[in-house]
Amino acid sequence: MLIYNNENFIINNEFAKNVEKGLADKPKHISPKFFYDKIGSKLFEGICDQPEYYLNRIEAQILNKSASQIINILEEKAISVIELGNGNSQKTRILLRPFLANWKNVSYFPIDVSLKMLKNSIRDLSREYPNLRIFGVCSDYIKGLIKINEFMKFKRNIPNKRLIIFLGSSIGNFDPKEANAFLHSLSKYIRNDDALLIGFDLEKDKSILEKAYNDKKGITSQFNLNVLSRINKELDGGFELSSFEHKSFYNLREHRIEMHLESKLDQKVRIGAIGKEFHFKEGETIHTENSYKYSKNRLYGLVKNAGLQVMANFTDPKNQYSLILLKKIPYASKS
Ligand code: AVI
Repeated sequence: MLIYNNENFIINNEFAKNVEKGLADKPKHISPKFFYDKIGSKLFEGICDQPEYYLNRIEAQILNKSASQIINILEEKAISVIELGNGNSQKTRILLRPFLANWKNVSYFPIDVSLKMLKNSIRDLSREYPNLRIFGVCSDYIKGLIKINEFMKFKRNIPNKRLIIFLGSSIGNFDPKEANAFLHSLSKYIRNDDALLIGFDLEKDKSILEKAYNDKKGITSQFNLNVLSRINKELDGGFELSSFEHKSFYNLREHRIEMHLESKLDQKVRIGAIGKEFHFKEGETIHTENSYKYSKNRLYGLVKNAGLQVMANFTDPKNQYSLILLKKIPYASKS
């Protein structure tokens, strides 16, 4: 069913355009950003709890271990933490707790496109940490950062020292060109004394990677297939979910996990809101996500190219995941 209130019309329109273009292309594709409706976000939380999906667990362990070192490196008495895409702020708490224990003045600026997500996490965090000042920004990341830059010029008593965090290996869902452009934009809008903390998933044994995206309980499969349910619900689609299969594998040459939905048979699917029918050959796939994995060299090359330098690299004992603390190379900002 289509509900044409203002909000849904805009969202569905963007979704419809992406689906129409993506299913007409060869190979077919749909952007991973459409995974995250209410059900998709819940399923993603479920993925993070699966034993095979090591990313979140290891990142949390690294954060726990490195929080005090980060505090020492930042050498400040007060801090503003800006988080790009906060989700439910679960891992942010690992940093906020020691920050609040060490410093009197801590402000937190979560930036997220989902107003609901923002409201919920602000409500929960305010209850848990009454001393934390929270300023939620409902926006995409770079626009949100620009808004915060403006806001901080006029608002008094907000700590000037800033830590910008981008966790969960979300940068891995950008292709190398997009990651490069994103880091360039970040580098443009951060200040010379800002610090950046970014989580990168590292290259590792293919079997570990493939297990992480093919969990035994099948939550990743449900997460992937949910995008077809969304098309059915929001765009009046006619997908038969049981005639598509979740496929995920490591593409060694491209250094990425690829997720696809493979058609089990030759079939036609009509999408009412687009007014078109799409043909799927047996074995043909819709490419739904890439998740890039980095070597230390490629990671350092990427950040250097964006005018950033590594202050610290926190990893786990098996070098599975990297949390890097960065700052702007001052001369790079002039170019
Ligand atoms: C959100 N993002 C970093 C996840 C990843 O690992 O690429 C999304 C995901 N897709 C399947 N499992 C998890």
